[in-house]
Amino acid sequence: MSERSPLHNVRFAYIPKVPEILNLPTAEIQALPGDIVEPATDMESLKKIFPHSYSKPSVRFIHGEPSEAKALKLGVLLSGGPAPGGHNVIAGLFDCLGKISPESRLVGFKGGPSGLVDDKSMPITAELVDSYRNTGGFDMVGSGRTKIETPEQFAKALATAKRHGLDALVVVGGDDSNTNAALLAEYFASCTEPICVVGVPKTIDGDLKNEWIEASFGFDTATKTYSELIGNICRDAPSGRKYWHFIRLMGRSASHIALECALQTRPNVAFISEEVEEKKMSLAQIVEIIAASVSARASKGENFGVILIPEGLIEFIPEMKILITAINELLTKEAEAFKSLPGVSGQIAFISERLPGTSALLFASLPAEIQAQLCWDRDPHGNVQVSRIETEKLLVSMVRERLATLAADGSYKGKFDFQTHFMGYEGRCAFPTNFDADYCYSLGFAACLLARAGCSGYIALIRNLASPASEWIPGGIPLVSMMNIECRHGADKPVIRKALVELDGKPFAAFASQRETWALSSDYRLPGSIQYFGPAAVTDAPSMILQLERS
Ligand code: FBP
Repeated sequence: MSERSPLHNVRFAYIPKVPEILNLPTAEIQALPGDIVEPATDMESLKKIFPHSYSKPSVRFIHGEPSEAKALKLGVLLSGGPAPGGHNVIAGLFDCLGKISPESRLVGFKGGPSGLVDDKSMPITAELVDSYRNTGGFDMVGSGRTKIETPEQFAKALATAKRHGLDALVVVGGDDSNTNAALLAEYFASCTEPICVVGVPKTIDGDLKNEWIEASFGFDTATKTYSELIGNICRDAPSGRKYWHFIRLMGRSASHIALECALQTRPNVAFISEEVEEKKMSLAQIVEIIAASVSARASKGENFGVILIPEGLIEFIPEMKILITAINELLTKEAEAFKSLPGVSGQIAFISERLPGTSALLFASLPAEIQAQLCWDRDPHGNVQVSRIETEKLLVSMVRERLATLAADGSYKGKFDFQTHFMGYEGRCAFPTNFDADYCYSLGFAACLLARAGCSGYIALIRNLASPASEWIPGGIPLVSMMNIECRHGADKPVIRKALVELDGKPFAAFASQRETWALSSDYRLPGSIQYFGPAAVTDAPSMILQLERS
């Protein structure tokens, strides 16, 4: 980036706001253990898998007696999809290390977990950090989705950490990456190596949260970026009065992004995957909801509208879920035979022939592009790459068919034209909002303090996020307390539980109580673009979900 925009230059100078306790000299910040935090389920199995990491207390920081300064050497890696604020986690780590001792060092592992396994590293210097402060992206050190799972990979990761003389490794990632962090911490401990592993909760999807972790970083910026764009489309729709906009939003599994964007913009229709699953809705029922809305608005002369579709929806429609599970099993069991097939049509035929009855019928009813997208490679953690499945186009084609039937029997007299959109990558590397810039810097700082306190197998956290940053409460909890046992790739594995949208929670209730009004009116809400300067209510407000959950 040889030429920087004025905003880019100005953001370097932004000083993140931090919880009051983090302004103390680091020598006077003490880690105070609280109660033991246990996992909610699968305790016995997890105890066996994590004998060294099980039964550990929560930790918070207090003002204590000054302790002796000791230089630390930390490694950091960014894992999974980018999320705005990742560079500030590194800045927070770096600054905290410098305050602990100027002799401290930070090493970055390039390209995610594979950088640790293959020992591809780079020193993180003051000059480097200063050229990335408060900017989006993960490009300072890069990221990747490698899953550390074989004994060789674990041994190589440990060898790298020892070669660099690390006191601790900080893993910045989502649920899968932090599961990896927990496994690494357990492995290091089982080898009696005193190298800490500390996680940091990242993901724009917002599904790495629980009673301790109020939000994952990046969610705030990503949803504000999408909401600005959706708001703009909401203004275009009644201006042009000729298109229905089908907008698919990222969020691999949970619908937090779609829910937040719906609260921010008030679209005519928005689906929440968790509700679709709970109500056991079929693809045909989803199509019917859209067709009914199109038809009702057409009768008012409004042949336009806005629909939000979470990208994970496809996996939450029960019949599609059964189909995807069947395809996953086939792709695992018959991996070699499948890979040797020359073309897409051969692959589709291979799958079609082997699917059980109802799934075979459903698969056959889907457009060829969707069939192909369902057969594409899974990610290294065994997940379908839903960002590549064009659910919005599938719905458009089915809604068109349904409207044609309704028109034929005279119950629909409108004109249906459409535009499709997918919003995902546009928001993952945006300049972090003030909220994410502050939150990430504080998380980096807290992760460094946990590492100094020897809290291995912990994830850094900041609580009280709906209040001003000075009132935030930093701390940590054991990663194992967030885990359960799930079937992955056909085998039972310990994984961090994904936090789905709670249908009895306040954010969903706020949405559900208003959606019928939004369906018919064109009373859209226009959030506008992210602001960095001006009144705090405009620049620093956290997401609506966070505000509602903490109200
Ligand atoms: P993380 O969970 O790793 O943060 O990634 C989330 C995400 O942005 C999803 O919303 C999306 O489905 C996926 O990454 C896309 O992944 P990729 O970058 O590999 O295309």
